[in-house]
Amino acid sequence: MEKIYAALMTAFDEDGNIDEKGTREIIRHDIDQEKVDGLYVGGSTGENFMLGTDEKKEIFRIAWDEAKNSGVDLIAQVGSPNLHEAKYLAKYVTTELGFKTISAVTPFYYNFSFDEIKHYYDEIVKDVDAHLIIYSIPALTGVSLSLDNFAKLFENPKIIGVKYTNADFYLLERIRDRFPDKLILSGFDEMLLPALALGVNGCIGSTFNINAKKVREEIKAFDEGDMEKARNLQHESNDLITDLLDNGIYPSLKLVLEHMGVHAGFTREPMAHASEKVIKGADEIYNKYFA
Ligand code: MN9
Repeated sequence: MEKIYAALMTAFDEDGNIDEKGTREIIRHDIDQEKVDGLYVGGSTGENFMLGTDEKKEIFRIAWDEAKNSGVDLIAQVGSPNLHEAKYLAKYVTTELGFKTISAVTPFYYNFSFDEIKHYYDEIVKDVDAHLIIYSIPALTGVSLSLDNFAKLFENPKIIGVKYTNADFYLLERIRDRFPDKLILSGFDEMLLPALALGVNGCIGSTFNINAKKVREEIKAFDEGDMEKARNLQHESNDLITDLLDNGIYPSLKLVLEHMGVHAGFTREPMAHASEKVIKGADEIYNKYFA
């Protein structure tokens, strides 16, 4: 059965400091209530690219400590354009903590050449005893990888797969066909069903912090060949996702978690704090889908 990973959120206090207690509550909620198969720690949803190195370490430490005995898969996203930091974090999570799988976003901002990107990935895994999943999200990084690019990256046996956050289903089909043994984890929650149809191994998403149970049902229906049921469930999830996106996805997810008794706290500036209107919108989302 395809696996469900929550893209872990980070709880911050009003001033943008990490709230350890709240973050632990989110982790417990994902594992105990949502019953996810794993956590993707330090991704976009964790607001990772607004954090300093010590803060990134702090989140990995909290996640490892809280989840290590829970039987879930743990993936640490260590990448950024700062390769020194990425290598340092890869070492930290695999030696000081016990992560066996790391992930790294394609390096962004500068228009790195493919050779530079390949060097970045080979360097990150070189001295660590871990497997790596490429984090590809062209809409936010501006970095698109071609089929041949993936082939070159996958030549490194430590690079075992991709978190594919991309609406290009043609490329997804080509990757699935050419690399049957690599792990493909779908990254757009609203496009899970077409991704399942193309044979992904699972999914990683922000909305699975609150909606993993329905997603589990959808995957089950898909695996049993009940396409109508799977499509209805994707439709229900997409109504929720549309409302979350319209209201601002990260603050809304946190506000819905608060309704569920989870102290998910604030988003970190420069992300705006929720206005009265956003708070009201999240109340409506909670009442419509979860009350
Ligand atoms: O991890 C998430 N991507 C981002 C994946 O937040 C950038 C997704 O779960 C989206 O939030 C979700 C809504 O578009 O699919």
